[in-house]
Amino acid sequence: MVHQTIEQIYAVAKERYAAIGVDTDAVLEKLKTVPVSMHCWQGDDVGGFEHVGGSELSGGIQATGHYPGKARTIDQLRADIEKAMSLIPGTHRLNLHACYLDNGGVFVERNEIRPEHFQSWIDWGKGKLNGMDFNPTYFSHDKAADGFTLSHPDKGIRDFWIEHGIACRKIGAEMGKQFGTATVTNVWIPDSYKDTPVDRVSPRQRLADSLDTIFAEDIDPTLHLDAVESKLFGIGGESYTVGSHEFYMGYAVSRQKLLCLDAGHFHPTEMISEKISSVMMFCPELLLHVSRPVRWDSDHVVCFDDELCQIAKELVRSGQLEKIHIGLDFFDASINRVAAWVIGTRNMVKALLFAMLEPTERLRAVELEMDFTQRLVMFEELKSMPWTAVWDYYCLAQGVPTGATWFDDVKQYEKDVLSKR
Ligand code: RNT
Ligand code: ZN
Repeated sequence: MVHQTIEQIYAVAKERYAAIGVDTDAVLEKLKTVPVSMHCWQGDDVGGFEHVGGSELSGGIQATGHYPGKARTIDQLRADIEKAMSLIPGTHRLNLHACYLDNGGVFVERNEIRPEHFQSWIDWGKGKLNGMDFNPTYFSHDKAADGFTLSHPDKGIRDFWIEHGIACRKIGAEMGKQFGTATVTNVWIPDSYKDTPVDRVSPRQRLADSLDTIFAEDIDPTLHLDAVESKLFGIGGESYTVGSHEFYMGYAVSRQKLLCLDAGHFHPTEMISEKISSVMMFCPELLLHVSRPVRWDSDHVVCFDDELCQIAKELVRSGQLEKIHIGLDFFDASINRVAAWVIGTRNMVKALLFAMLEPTERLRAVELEMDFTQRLVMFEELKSMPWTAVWDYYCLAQGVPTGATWFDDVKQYEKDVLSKR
């Protein structure tokens, strides 16, 4: 009965959209093909499995809160990811950090990690995931304790991190090979000064050199893509960030690498939605870290807010979704972690749907005629079109709960599994 109602409401919505030139069935077919890369690190507050019990998070990023039930083993994290993904419509990707390796309980130094340390992840992910993405871990380590890695003045330390970067590309390529979809391996480093430096140039020169060494070997882009992620500041690194936006924009354009735009890595009134079109003109592809900064780079769970919708619209309107890799980056330890994943990832998919339901060509025509009144009328009217009916129908068709009923499932999981950890 309930199912029938969702279908009936969808049929009405479909007609409403058809009247403005949008084919909702075609939109849902397209939406199915757009994967979101869900980040592993929401499940354990960016702890990882290098050491039993996880590592102390450092590098200017912070997960705050003490909600019980966080994953403490690989099996627990996988079970939590499976639970979350079972409540999200579509087939998605998993974004792993190097510190989530499966070392079989024997510590492996970061410059010595190999594809075999991720084989159990790959085996687990086959048939479940569209693919995997990867990240070298340049933080939470004694060789990063003074805040510098690839731009460190000490060559020995730089070399150690360069070796880590090279090792990670090999792992990413192996993931890409085994899944048959390119793995994006994203470089983010914490390198920054708390207080004003005298030399802003040399660390950036060293970073460019280190990156060039890491990327020296060509890897088939159908298996593996490199991305670099800029940042404005971190906790304890407020005055100068080596890998600033200008640095990485220049680096990515000159080396034809992917640029990663993290929603929390800019001044508070700067929006990454505004930057996407420019980056796409000059970089071969784009990686996003969709996040929600609240007053700072706080990595709150992604909400269905104006900026998320604006990001999704820019992605869809670009007509180049296949060149845009949508990753999530948030870590909230103050709420149920599985729910956090489900909320953020469902919101991302929901925003993509909302964006795809726009009659973009009609809007473009109106804009070209310089009819800005009509444009505003259309934008505002779209907000109250019955897009939620299309969303419910999509969830139903994809076999996941509609509305907030997914949370009943998470509460039961908390009772049966999380609370017993
Ligand atoms: C840090 C960056 C980076 C990390 C992850 C864990 O500010 O956003 O992407 O959040 O690598
Ligand atoms: Zn990020």
